[in-house]
Amino acid sequence: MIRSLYTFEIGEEFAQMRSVPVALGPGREEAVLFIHSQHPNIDPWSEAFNYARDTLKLSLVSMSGKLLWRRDLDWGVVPGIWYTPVISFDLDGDGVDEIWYVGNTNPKLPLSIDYRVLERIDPLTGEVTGQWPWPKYPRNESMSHTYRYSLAAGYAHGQPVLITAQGTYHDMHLQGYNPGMEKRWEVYIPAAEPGARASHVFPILDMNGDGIDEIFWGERILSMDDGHELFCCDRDNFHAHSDIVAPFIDPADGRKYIYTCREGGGAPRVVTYDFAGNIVWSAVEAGHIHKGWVANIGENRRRIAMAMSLALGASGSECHKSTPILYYFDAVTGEPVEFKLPFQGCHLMPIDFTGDGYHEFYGTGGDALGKCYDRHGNLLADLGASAQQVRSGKILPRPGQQIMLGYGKEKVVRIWGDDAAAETAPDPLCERYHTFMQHLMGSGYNHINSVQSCGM
Ligand SMILES: [Ca+2]
Ligand SMILES: [Ca+2]
Ligand SMILES: [Ca+2]
Repeated sequence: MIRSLYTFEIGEEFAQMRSVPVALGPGREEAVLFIHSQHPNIDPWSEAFNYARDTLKLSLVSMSGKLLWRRDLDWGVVPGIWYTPVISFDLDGDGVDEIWYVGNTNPKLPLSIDYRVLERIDPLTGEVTGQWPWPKYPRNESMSHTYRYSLAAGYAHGQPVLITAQGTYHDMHLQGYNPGMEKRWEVYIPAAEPGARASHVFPILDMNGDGIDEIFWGERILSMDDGHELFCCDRDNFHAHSDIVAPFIDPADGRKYIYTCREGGGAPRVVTYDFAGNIVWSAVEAGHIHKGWVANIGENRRRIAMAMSLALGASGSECHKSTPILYYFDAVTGEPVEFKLPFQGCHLMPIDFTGDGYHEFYGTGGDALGKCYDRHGNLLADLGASAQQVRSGKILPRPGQQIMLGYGKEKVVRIWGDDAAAETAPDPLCERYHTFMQHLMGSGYNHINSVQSCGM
């Protein structure tokens, strides 16, 4: 049965909420970082931008519910994912996850590039223990292009590597750092260079099993070791950006694929690759494919892929609210399939609550809002229509997947999971992916609609 497994008191109302797990070291209870504000998330796109009425706060709460500390990031920080990505990552390898975020040392200049910094907090004290100038890229671009900052992390032969990145749609810069914040590598992909631009999401996976994580930088695969490009999918034909990039395994034979949904850039708009970057199938000739997922909901855990195209016509940020067009495919063959649930796929996010390798769904909109269903459409639980989704996947070290929901007016965040979930012999690669990606759920849109936790 799906129940509330943990409730965290935030102590104030919130309109935006992100979260990452924080290990406090051997012998100490784990904690959860909450990144929140009473002002909704602000996007750097000028058609969606608005003025902040509240600052961004970081609150660290122990798993037993004790508020360990709270830090207000002040008015220099615009409360938005792209201005201020946050991750937790143990770069120095002492077993304690440091908290990393993009800050601003001048509270009077929220859009300043010059005062922007990468900051590190020691979670044991809540104090800032390091500060480095944030790379001043890109310059002289629009607001939407300038404030697209990302933080990521992974491992190269066991050594932790922190990644800072700037840019999504044109110029893209990435830097890798060793423990001690010594720069390990730097990559610049100019706007004019062929190949894909970045995505809003960035899976981290050792896709070829050589002991080095790769970062899926859009449809371009980069090595965590030295930043070199393993390959760039569809390099000669695609120069735009993908809203969805999700690696997944076909449960039938263990083959691995990359499911992508593109925002623009010509035909096709939905493309699935193998793990060598070869196109396996493609579909949909036009449209801004804004949402997508892959879910094990067919017979024998057959993967079904959903893609949602925004209907054009509405202006500015309103286009995100227009009537969508939905597509469903067999995720491995690309054959169109019928979706039998009485809801639109864009209003559902796949989560394997029960741990049996089949996805259940949590409803993010429409008639399904706030409710959980099995893959046949049977109602499992009602988690409340007022909740906002915070993260999903392997949130807790227990069988099955969970969802974390924020209840802003109630000032609480809850983790929901199936208390009877049972899992038999999980694949270590998948297990590691679902657990590690939790650390990246405060950077980019990795946390939204289970677009990352639906993978692998
Ligand atoms: Ca550490
Ligand atoms: Ca690798
Ligand atoms: Ca399940």
